[in-house]
Amino acid sequence: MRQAGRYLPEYRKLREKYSMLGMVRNPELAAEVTMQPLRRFDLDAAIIFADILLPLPLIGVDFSFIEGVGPRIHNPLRDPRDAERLREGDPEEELRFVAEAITLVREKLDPDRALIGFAGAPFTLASYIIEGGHSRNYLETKAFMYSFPDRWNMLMEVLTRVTIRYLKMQVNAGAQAIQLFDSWVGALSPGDYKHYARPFTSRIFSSLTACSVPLIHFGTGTSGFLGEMRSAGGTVQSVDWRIPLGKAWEIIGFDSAIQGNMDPLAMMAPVEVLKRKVEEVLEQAGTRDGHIFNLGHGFLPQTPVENVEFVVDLVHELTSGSR
Ligand code: 1CP
Repeated sequence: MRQAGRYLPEYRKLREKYSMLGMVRNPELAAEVTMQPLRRFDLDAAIIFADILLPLPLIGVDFSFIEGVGPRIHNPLRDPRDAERLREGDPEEELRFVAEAITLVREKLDPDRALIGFAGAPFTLASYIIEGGHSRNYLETKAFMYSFPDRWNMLMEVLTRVTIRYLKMQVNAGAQAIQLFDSWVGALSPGDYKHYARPFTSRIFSSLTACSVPLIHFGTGTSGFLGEMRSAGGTVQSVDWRIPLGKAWEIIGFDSAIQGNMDPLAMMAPVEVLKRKVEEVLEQAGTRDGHIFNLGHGFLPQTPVENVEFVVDLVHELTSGSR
């Protein structure tokens, strides 16, 4: 996740010429950025260069990326009456550039590397839409959710429908696995997760089952409700570093695949520490099938490129033959 981006000098070079959204909306450039990390590192999969916020304009919510700040929603949804006025655009039309980029990457990518498509899960998208950007405590989101449950359902409903269509489009264009990012869902209590978020995530996964591609269910801070997350669906559950991977796997069930869970900040550590961190994750996974080695969240821009190469090669070295 976030393989590309600001820690790679070749990405920063392109960004001197183009904006983030300018690159995403240009299929050739998006395909190029997707391929950049694959040229440097022996990664097993590529993730399409896009962003979870791209579908927001389809429901009538506009945003931009502010340099050095992050996403800004121009018209955050605060008045519950606005939930009735949301539109439902067609991803095949308005996000066609993502499908085109996916098809282009599939032509360039080595056939034994998989291409992952993705979208944001409804709770995480709703948090941006209501807060207007990134949030520390999700005050506005929770106030809205608790005070106006029917309008919350309307918002989540339209996000769910658009996301299903968007992800089906990505599979049809050539995505070989799908990752659903519920990055901020760990802000919820287990009970609130079940009530306010799970029904919608669950519909997305069940609607995609017929696509026959692996479905990766991503969250952070979810150690308190891993079982509930699994019950929402997905072939693979992604866990962060706040819980030992083996313990998380036991809760999720060894009949499910798991992804994770190195701390992205550990990528800054000296190589001896880095090596120990990688070994810890692999020891936790044991010799079972069904572990995807990954970070528990995205790369930070400050990540040293040579540390990424070291980790990718070490994981291959330590797992070759055994799994
Ligand atoms: O050049 C730049 O400044 C852009 C930085 C950047 C990049 C490279 C953003 C802005 N988005 C992306 C691409 C991106 N985003 C990918 C493509 C794959 C890749 O880079 O290899 C993916 C999978 C995402 C997903 C994404 N965007 C998530 C879910 C994953 C996660 O990290 O939790 C989230 C929450 C976003 C929102 C977003 N987009 C960009 C920023 C800086 C943020 C986070 C802001 C925040 O903290 O709320």
